[in-house]
Amino acid sequence: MASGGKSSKDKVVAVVGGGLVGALNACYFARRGFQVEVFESRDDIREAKVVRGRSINLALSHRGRQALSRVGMEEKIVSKGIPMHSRMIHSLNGKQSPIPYGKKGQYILSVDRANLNKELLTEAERYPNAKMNFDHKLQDWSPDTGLMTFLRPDGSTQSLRADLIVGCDGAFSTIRKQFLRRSRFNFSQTYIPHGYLELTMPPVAGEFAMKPNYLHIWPRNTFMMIALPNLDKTFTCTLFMPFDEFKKITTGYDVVEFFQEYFPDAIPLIGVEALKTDYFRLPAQAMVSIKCSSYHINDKCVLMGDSAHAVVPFYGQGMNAGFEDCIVFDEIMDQCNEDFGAVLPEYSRVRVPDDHTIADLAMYNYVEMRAHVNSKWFLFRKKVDDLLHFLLPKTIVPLYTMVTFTRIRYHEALQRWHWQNKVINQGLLVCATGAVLGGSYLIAKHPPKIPSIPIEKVWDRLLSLKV
Ligand code: FAD
Ligand code: EGU
Repeated sequence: MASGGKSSKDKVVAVVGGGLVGALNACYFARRGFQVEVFESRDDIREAKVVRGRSINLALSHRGRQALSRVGMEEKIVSKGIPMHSRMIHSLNGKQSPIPYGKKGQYILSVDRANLNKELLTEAERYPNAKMNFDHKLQDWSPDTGLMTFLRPDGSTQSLRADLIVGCDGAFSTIRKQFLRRSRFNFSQTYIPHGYLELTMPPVAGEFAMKPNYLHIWPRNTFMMIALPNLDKTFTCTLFMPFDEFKKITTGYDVVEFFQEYFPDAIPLIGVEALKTDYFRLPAQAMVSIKCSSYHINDKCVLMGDSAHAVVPFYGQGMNAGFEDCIVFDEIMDQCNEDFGAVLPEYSRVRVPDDHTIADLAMYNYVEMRAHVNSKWFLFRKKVDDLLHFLLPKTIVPLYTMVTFTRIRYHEALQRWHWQNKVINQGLLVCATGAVLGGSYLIAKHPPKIPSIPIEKVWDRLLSLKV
């Protein structure tokens, strides 16, 4: 088994954070036989009545599904997800245009965040060697000894040591604070000018207010709204706009006026009164992009999920990437015989370039959508992508397809996209050059036989045309 004398059965793996990635990771480590301790600052969300937090539903795609399937959870989650086969683009005039994600089997799923988290916690608890510790907020830890200190709700503290600490404590990670103190640790964080706010669109006469099996999008350059379906036949609409614009809207009247201008078709579906109140229920939330490297400290600690890479949500990949982290780590555990001293540096080496790429792609998409994506442009771009893919299925694969429906490494998908763009540009150049050369050749070889007409006759002809 593992080097260092201890077998996996004797080693304690502390997973800090019982969110989506932490709960899934607990399953991965428990399956290998480690003594898994999950520490989560919140109360058990399965007992809490209302969980107010980040986005209510999420788009689950291939990478996330693959990660779930390795711990036998894919079916359970997919069966409670709502397939979205196409986007539905809402134009300003109320017109709706579907654009499929791909072939028949290519769809993404709208899943409930709270339910996904609960199912994963329950699954982790099924392993006798996994234990959940709720109401344990990590305060600090020591990279030298692996000793962690937790704050309990009664104000007391509790200390524990682990052989490996897996930081899954989200974008504002406490685990990461110790990384920041070390030499040669790279870190960058960028807040974007946009915030987001969630609104619920209720069912109409017991049915979905809009077509359910779509990701609904209202692209309006600076402003954008997205809606994903829920099992209770509601939609969760997420409105994205700059904080400066959020500030300008202070009354219910302002909200309705704003929607009148940009999302008129959504007003009756959300309901004027609901819109006026829901809008002010919570302040707009910020979005941050975080990159860092390396992801590990010696053989003691590793970062995964948002604690390692928070991405802006404009590719629907944050959770999917975090779930894929778990697969990548698990594969390296096999390759390195669970020797943490070898696994951790290898994990950083392999995973950093891919996570950095998805962070860049998501940011790039944010900048692009904000700059010039209205409904016409969105429809046009996706149709061009799909047409080229149809004409040259092996050569040209749209970037979103590689990101969403394959496990091609993110950095390879980006490289391939650059290469494809070159091919497309050269193809266009060849076509254009060919047209000019071919045309010139034909004209030279077969000069058009224009009968020479005396100039005075031209005038006569023109006059006769008029009559
Ligand atoms: P989190 O979900 O943040 O979990 C961290 C956990 O750690 C929490 O439970 C927290 O309570 C706990 N914790 C924090 N600090 C401590 C501490 N000191 N001690 C103990 N516990 C602690 N991704 C997608 O794939 N598809 C989407 O469609 C999508 N849409 C999104 C839309 C929006 C608006 C946003 C903001 C994000 C979206 N994401 C999406 C991204 C996704 O939400 C995240 O990538 C994902 O939640 C990351 O999971 P995580 O477990 O790493 O972090
Ligand atoms: C944003 C917020 C459409 C859930 C990117 C597409 C998102 C999601 C797109 C949110 C867009 C944008 C893609 C998917 C997905 C598209 C994608 C974005 C889910 C390029 C709950 N994005 N999102 N791209 O192609 O690949 O449909 O909050 F509007 S799913 Cl911004 Cl595939």
